[in-house]
Amino acid sequence: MPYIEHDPTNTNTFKHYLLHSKRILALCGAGLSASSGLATFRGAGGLWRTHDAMSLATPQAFVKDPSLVWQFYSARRQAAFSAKPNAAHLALAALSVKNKNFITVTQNVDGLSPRAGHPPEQLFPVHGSLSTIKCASVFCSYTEYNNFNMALTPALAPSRVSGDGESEQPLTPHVDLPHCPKCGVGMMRPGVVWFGESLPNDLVGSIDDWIDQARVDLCLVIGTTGQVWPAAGYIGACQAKGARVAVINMEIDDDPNLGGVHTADWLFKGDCAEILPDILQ
Ligand code: BV8
Ligand code: ZN
Repeated sequence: MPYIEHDPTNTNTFKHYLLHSKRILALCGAGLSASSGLATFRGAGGLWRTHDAMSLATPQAFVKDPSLVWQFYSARRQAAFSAKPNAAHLALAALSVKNKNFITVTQNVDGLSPRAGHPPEQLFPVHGSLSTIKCASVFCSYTEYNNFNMALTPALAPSRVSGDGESEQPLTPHVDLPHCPKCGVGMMRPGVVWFGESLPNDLVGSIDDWIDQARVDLCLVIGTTGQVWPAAGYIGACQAKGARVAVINMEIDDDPNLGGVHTADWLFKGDCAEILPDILQ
């Protein structure tokens, strides 16, 4: 058990410290949207049909089987666009309206934080968004914002992309997958950051500048295993600038290794949609 000078589950000491905190960073993961009904990666080992979600979130998977990857992402688009922000999204949005020195780094691509009213200038979606689709051709930069809860092509209709059960759907012929309206050559792909792809330089640069510019008082680690890099590294980076760390997670180890950081000052176990509205008020 790491050295903790107080009871790590004590919300009063947290609320007292929060009152005196100015610069706060929240790192959020799939657990933030769990109460909105969206599946988590479960330690980046989540299952969709019989596939490990992580194995589908790679450029290699898209090259090998764009039909399967598009069925996976179409199902996630439909789920995300039908879901509603939960009380945790709303609590973070409210805090960012109240405190302009609070930023949220989200690993989620579901778009629920912006829909909860989180000011965009204080929200950093470092893994992209299901609402963006872009041309997969390296020679074309076409990108489209598309958050319509409708199939991108008839072949990707809801009935064809369900993740339920173990049955595979017939694979969609490549010609029936979304293609680029600009170059007419490239296939469209989800505008998310896949494993092995770099995070958007502009977002990473802004977050690094925000952390470097002054002491950080508090880092909230919400609904994430903290095992996916380089996002997980923000926990240690904030701690190195003086931040105390509060972990809000359904499963809490005694000595959570989050982004290589073991010394959390507060450990709140439970549903973040219940905990955050209480501790952030
Ligand atoms: C990169 C978008 C450079 C797609 C995702 C060190 C440095 C740099 C890279 C690496 C490194 N070490 C390893 C790597 C490679 C890799 C990586 O981190 N691998 C891991 C698995 C070891 N990183 C990368 O590839 C990154 N790119 O670094 O570029 C580069 C370039 C070339 C070669 C090498 C490096 C890109 C990573 C981004 C991948 N894209 N998402 C999509 O969504 O489809 S990651 C995806 O998985 C999610 O975005 C998320 O980040 C991750 C899942 O993690 P969590 O969010 O934590 O979710 P999970 O389901 O795992 O856990 C849920 C948690 O919530 C649990 O703790 C659960 O208990 C809790 N919970 C559940 N319900 C609730 C709850 N908590 C509270 N309330 C609840 N109700
Ligand atoms: Zn194109």
